[in-house]
Amino acid sequence: MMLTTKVMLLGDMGVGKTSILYRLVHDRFDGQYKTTLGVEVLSYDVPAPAVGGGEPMRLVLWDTDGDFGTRIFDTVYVAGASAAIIVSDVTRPQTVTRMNELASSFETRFPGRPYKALVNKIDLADAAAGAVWPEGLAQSNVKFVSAKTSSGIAEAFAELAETIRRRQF
Ligand SMILES: Nc1nc2c(ncn2[C@@H]2O[C@H](COP(=O)(O)OP(=O)(O)OP(=O)(O)O)[C@@H](O)[C@H]2O)c(=O)[nH]1
Ligand SMILES: [Mg+2]
Repeated sequence: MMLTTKVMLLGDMGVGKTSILYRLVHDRFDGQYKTTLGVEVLSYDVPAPAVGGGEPMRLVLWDTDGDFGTRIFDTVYVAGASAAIIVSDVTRPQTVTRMNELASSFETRFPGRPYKALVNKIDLADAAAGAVWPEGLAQSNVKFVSAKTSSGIAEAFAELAETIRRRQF
């Protein structure tokens, strides 16, 4: 049986959570903004690693409405989460602050469970000249990505799956 694991997608409104999943699952990008209402669930199978063996892994991805903020941790949606992808927008520093808050709430709620912090929209990095490095997060946990160009997206989920696999949640 394939290892199946629940992953929360967290982050402020409009940072690109849904776009990241759309790129990951359908390899497409849509420039129009359609906000997520509540929560949507979809699934993605991470291929088996090219080296070192191991099975493919099914990620059940819970795409949340950015409006929840840290209140998401007071809802039933987070029950049984094995890991999280926490997203910010490189052009909006306050979303990086929010990403840090969500990361520490996740660590408090689920001690030891892995997460990755993705700074999205890196294709717009010129517009974000002077954007702050997400302080307080371990460097190995942070990745700069773009749902628009697909840069770093598949790798981020493969790395998270690898961490989950090693810890066997
Ligand atoms: N340039 C650029 N735009 C992006 C990128 N990712 C998302 N967007 C745009 O940003 C807007 C918001 O993207 P969404 O994926 O809907 O954001 P979200 O985090 O799901 O938002 P909520 O569901 O409201 O919380 C859309 O217009 C996207 O096209 C990216 O990597 N680069
Ligand atoms: Mg969304």
